[in-house]
Amino acid sequence: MPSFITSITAAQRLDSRGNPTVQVRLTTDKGTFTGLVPSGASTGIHEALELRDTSSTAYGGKGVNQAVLNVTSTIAPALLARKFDVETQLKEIDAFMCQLDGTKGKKKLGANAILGVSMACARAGAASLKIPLYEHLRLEAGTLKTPYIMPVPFFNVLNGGVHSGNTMAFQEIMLAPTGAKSITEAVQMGAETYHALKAVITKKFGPAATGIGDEGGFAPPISKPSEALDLLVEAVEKAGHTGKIHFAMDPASSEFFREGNYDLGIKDGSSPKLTPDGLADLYRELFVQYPIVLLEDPFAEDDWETWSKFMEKGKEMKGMPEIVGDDLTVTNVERVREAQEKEACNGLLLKINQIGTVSEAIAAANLAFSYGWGIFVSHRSGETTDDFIADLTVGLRTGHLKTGAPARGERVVKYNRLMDIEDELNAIGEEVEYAGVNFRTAHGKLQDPKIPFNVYGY
Ligand code: 2PG
Ligand code: MG
Repeated sequence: MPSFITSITAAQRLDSRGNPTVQVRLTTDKGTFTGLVPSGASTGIHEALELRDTSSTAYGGKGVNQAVLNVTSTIAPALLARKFDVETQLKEIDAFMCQLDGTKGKKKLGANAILGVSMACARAGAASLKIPLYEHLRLEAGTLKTPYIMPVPFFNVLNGGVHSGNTMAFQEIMLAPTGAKSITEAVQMGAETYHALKAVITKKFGPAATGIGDEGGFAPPISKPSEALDLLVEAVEKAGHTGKIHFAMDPASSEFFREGNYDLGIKDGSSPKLTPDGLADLYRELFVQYPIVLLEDPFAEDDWETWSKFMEKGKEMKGMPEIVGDDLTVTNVERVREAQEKEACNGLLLKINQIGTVSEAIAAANLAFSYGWGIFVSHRSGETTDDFIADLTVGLRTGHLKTGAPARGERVVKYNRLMDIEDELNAIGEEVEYAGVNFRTAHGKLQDPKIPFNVYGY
């Protein structure tokens, strides 16, 4: 039965950093559905625009009143007039909003305005079909059904870069419980190791060093990546999970790229400036010393040459980690295509607010899947209690996601939703598998992509 939108409202609410964000509420005959938009700090320059009230003093110029107004006075009346069916027309709704904006990068209405509506529409569609959101997204994407794949959760337990006040240039050091049997067990392993890490940090640096960064990870007074990874080794051992937990890093290197070099001392001058080759060598040394399975944004967003060189050299290396593009690819099919042509990476970080609609994010994922890449779903450092990305991960069978430490409400709401989905699938007797060490390939062959890769031409 078709289901039509009867009203759309929007309001300014807070994100996990205490900054304003957009909340959309969309009503159909099936109920009212919400979308809360996240926000990055280490934002890529090629991301779609996050519209902020920069000329106002309220919230230090970070208000989103204009984006809210764009929802209520431009998007809402236009969408209502078109009488789209939310059950079958998510793609058309998203394409229509892109056209209404009419710019590359959603500069007129703002990606934060458009995404809130897109998320709420996806939820309304699932409700109309009387299926869970993950199932609706799976059908939208044309992804294989069974076995359902539960992702490996990558827990960001040590925060640096622009996410914390310590001196570490690298932004994220993550734990990946690949040796678990289920997401429920993986969450337990992650939480146990997180607490062991707190004890290790307390012993080494004192209790005052256990403060946390934006994503709930600890931010002790360290600066070198090897110091961070050594802390993880100790914590994993203390928690009794040695051999079952791999590591990952997101240096977010665009943030410390200065005049062709990478300045690891960006925060206090205590670490060296490295050439691109010097940084590549450092990564290769770390790969040998630690069980690292994934490296995100090792180089800056337009330093294509170094990315390609690094991948080329990686071919000689046994067990080369997945190399994931974030600021490089910005969940955008054009950048994904360029990265494939240049052989710059083999994994895509999927952040829905980088592109601004659910359909375009699915298109970027499907294009990357068609290249045989891995897909790593991601939260933002400024998050909300919206758990949309948990369903997206299961629906697209991405096999892995990162959504911060196993602590703080805006992070655990996603991990808790994943455990709920796992329980729900088990209860109805569906075949469910935990991606485990196969997180890069768990998706399987791309079945029948329902969303064209060249989406809307914007
Ligand atoms: C990243 C993200 C999320 P931000 O770089 O991958 O962890 O950070 O949201 O600040 O861009
Ligand atoms: Mg990143």
